[in-house]
Amino acid sequence: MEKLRIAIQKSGRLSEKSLALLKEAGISLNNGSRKLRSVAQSFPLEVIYLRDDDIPQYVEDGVAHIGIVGENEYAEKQCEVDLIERLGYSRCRLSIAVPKSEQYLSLEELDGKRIATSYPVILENYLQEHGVKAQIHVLSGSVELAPSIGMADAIFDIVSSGSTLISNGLKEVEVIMKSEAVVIASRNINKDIQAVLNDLIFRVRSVMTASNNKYILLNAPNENLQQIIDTIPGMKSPTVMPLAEEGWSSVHSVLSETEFWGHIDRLRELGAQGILVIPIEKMIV
Ligand code: PRT
Ligand code: ZN
Repeated sequence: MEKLRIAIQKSGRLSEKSLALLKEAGISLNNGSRKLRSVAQSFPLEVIYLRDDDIPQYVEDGVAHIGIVGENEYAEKQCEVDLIERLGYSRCRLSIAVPKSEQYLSLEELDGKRIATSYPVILENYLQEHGVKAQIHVLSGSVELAPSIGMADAIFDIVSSGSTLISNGLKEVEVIMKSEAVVIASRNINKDIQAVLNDLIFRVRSVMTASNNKYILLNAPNENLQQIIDTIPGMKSPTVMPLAEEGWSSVHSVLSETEFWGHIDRLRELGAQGILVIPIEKMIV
C-alpha cells in the first residue's frame, strides 16, 4: 500500500511538537532517533526530516505529500501548495522593530530606510501594499544585530516573547503577520493517499479538540444544582449523580479550559466544592 509521506522539521522549534502530535494521534514511528526518514508502524505513513525552509518546495514538487511548517515559511516561499490545517503550536509573530531610542510614529517613516530580514517576500508585499519604499537587506540569521552594527535602520523578524528584541536594544513597532504551525499539502494527491490524509487530519483534530477541553468534576449542593448546570452546560448536558451525602450531587461536564477559568468564581459562589479538572486524551466530535 502506498504511504502518505509527511515532511517534518529535522531539528528545531517545530520538530518535537510535530512528532508528539503524530504520537498522540496514535502513530508511532519505528525509530526514535531522527534519521532522514522513518516509517510508522500502525499507519500507512512515512516521515522525512528536512530543514523547515525546504519543506514548502518538497511539498510543491510532490516529494512529500504534506508537510508541517511555520505559517511564515509557507507565506515566504509562495509555493504552489495548500494550507489545509492550523495546528496551534509554535505561535509567533513577524514584526518590524527599530532601535529603542528612535521615535516611531508610522510605517511611512521607513520610507528610504534599510530593513534587515530573513523574510524579504512577506516584507516586500506588505510595504508595497502600504506604498512604502525601503531597501530590504536579506540576512539568513542574527537579524537583530543588524541595527547595532550599522547595517540597517530597522529589522523585520520573528518575535515570540520579545526578549531577544529587548536585549538587542530594539522595540517592536509593527506586527505584520501572526504565525503558527500549519499543515501544507501538495495539489496532486491521488485518491488512496487522500483517504489516508483524511484519516490523519481527523485524528489530529480529535487530539487538538481534546487538548483544548477538560473534563470537569465537582460536588454541587442540590439547592443550586440547576444554576451550576446552567453555568457549565458541557457538550450536551452535564452528567449528574447523587452523592452518598444527602443534599449533594456530583456534576461532570466537558469545557474548554478558558471557559472553565471564566466560570470558576461563579461556581464557587454557588457552593461548588471538590472541583477536579482532568485532561482528555482524545475527543471525537
Ligand atoms: O534548521 P531549520 O532551518 O529547520 O530551522 P530554523 O532555525 O530556520 O527554524 P526554528 O527551528 O528556529 O523555527 C522554526 C519555526 O518556529 C519558525 O519558522 C516559526 O514559525 C516558529 N517560531 C516560533 C519561531 C519562534 N517562535 C522564535 N521565537 N522561530 C524563531 N524564533 C526566534 C526569533 O527569531 C528570535 O530571534 O527565536 C528568537 C527568540 O524569540 P523571543 O521573541 O522569544 O526572544
Ligand atoms: Zn529554517
